[in-house]
Amino acid sequence: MNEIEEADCRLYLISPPQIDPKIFRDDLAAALGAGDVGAFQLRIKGVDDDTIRRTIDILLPVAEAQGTTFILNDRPDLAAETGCDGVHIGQDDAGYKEARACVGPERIVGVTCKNSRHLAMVAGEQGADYVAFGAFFPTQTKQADTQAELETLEWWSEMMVLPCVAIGGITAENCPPLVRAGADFLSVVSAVWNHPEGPARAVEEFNIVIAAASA
Ligand code: TZP
Ligand code: MG
Repeated sequence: MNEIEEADCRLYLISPPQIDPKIFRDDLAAALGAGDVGAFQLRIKGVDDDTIRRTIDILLPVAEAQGTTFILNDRPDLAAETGCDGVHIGQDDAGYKEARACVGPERIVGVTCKNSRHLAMVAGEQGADYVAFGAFFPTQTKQADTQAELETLEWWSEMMVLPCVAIGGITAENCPPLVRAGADFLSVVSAVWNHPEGPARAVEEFNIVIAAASA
């Protein structure tokens, strides 16, 4: 993930689970234009493949215009077909090897590792470009069965060079300990898209708080 690793800790936005892409593209453009965002993940659930393709057609150019890496959740096959920058797989999705075979050597493959050092080491050894730990805080966005610990992030970032992503209930208020623990990316859904003053303001606030916690 070298091409998106510039600052010590960056935002990694994930879409809401249900979107109308023609409406959401304006929110995405506002968020990505408001400050530093390292990556965006399209994570939509319960829709058919053509809806995913059409959504990527609408949203990928928005990310490209801002130089933001575009990751597709769950579907290495569609990530490769549509020209996404990478794919994010969970422990119940295609395995790492299958995902890598689908997307090729150049695209990013990120792997959910819950709170498991073992899963993360396996993913790293297999060739993942980042590992994701979560959920750090209560979240309404996903039925998250694992509570992740700061110690996991601290251990990973001390021992490993491979970037780690923190996810789950992250807000501008609660994120400083994650930044200090060594998270390379903060992955956020509701705190950005449901911010009362809009997603652009949310990105600005995160950028300020992340910079302060990194100092
Ligand atoms: N994986 C673990 S928690 C989560 C995912 C996809 C949802 C994070 O969403 P939010 O709204 O930032 O808590
Ligand atoms: Mg998945």
